[in-house]
Amino acid sequence: MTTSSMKRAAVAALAAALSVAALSTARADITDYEFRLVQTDIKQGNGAIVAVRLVDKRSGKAVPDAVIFATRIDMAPDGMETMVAPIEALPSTEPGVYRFKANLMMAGGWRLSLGAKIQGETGTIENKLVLKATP
Ligand SMILES: [Cu+2]
Repeated sequence: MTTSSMKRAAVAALAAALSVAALSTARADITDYEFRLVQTDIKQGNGAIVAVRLVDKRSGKAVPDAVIFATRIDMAPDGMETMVAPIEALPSTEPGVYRFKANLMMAGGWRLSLGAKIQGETGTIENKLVLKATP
């Protein structure tokens, strides 16, 4: 090895060590997560199924085992914030996908508000998602 190639190797090794350190100290933040609708258009009616995926935005991976403590679905997108539909959680059929059954009694825009806690993270995630109930 020449002196300059040894220098280059040392720099590369240092850079690698630094990036490993950066990775291991990078703390996840609650804002790194978000809920996304699996489908934005959902057939209106009683028993409509609304599915959301909880995603780690850094990796794009689905995040299982979140505790959803708040759910509300209303027609705020169509100016009917007081029109609230009954909604209940259903068992998950796929890790990281959370399902709900709602009575979307009217076609149009609906807003799903979710509050959740994620295993190992402090704080809570609160998302509002807009979907469309189709006739
Ligand atoms: Cu309405």
